[in-house]
Amino acid sequence: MEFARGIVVSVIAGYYFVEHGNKIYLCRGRGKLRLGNLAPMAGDIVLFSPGKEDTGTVEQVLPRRNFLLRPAIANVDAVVVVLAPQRPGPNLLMADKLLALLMSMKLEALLCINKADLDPQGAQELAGIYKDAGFASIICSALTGQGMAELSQMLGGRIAVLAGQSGVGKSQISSRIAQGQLELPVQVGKLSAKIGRGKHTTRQVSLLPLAGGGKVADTPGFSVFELEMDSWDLQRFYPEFTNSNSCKFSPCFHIHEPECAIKARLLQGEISPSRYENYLKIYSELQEREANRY
Ligand SMILES: Nc1nc2c(ncn2[C@@H]2O[C@H](COP(=O)(O)OP(=O)(O)OP(=O)(O)O)[C@@H](O)[C@H]2O)c(=O)[nH]1
Ligand SMILES: [Mg+2]
Ligand SMILES: [Zn+2]
Repeated sequence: MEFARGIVVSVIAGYYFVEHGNKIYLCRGRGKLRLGNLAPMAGDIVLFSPGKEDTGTVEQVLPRRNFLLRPAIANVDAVVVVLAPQRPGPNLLMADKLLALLMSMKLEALLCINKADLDPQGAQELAGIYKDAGFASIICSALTGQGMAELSQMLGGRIAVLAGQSGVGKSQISSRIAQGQLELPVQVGKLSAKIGRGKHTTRQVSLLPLAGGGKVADTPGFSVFELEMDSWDLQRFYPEFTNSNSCKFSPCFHIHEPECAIKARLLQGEISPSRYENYLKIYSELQEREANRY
């Protein structure tokens, strides 16, 4: 039997929505697939056997280049961290944890400062913090359309994930930059309406087609984010700390060490106080967890 090759664009209640040749197949997994980490996730390239009326069975998940676990998305090219200057006010500690995680995974991260219409100056300031840290940062408004073309262009041809606090505008941005909605077969439409009923808040992960190729995933927002890594490693995942070879100590954690080039740059205003303060907070949280581990 011939298998077809497709990409999982959504997973809802044990159904895999597999796109193949401009069509979406509603698939179940072969029994053994549902075990452990073999379960397909959005972004997976899979082999499936098409059945009747746009249904099918996923037979095999092809090797992943990378994956995120919460939300579960595989083969990610870039993650857009969305922040807003107001409504809700930005949680930079959470954003900085997320950025450190992405850096540790060698994933490209960029910042999208949304709701600029509410507070243009606040948006400029936020973008400034992250540009200075070395991240591409776009100021935008999903309400007025500001920055949307630039964002689409940056993401074109890739698998991009929108991430960030609840309410910052991820769903609004994704519906602005996506080429329409997922084209679901009739029975799929009914099923997802049944499952997705209620609340405005995003529950499921779906990959939507981008203009110029590629896909964008809107994801559910989060309100807490636990970073898990060695406190020792944290400083490696700050792009603005990487040219720290002029610190006296190596490695230098840029905290209590004398003759630290990073602290000198902080005093000169070359490193953002917000980034540095959050670095200290994250470092001590990680240390505390390590101390409690034994
Ligand atoms: N003023 C303004 N409001 C916006 C903008 N973008 C989104 N909103 C509004 O902000 C609210 C939240 O937007 P969503 O797109 O649902 O936010 P989200 O990040 O997807 O939220 P979760 O799904 O809960 O994570 C909605 O009422 C939007 O209309 C913007 O650029 N400017
Ligand atoms: Mg949403
Ligand atoms: Zn140092």
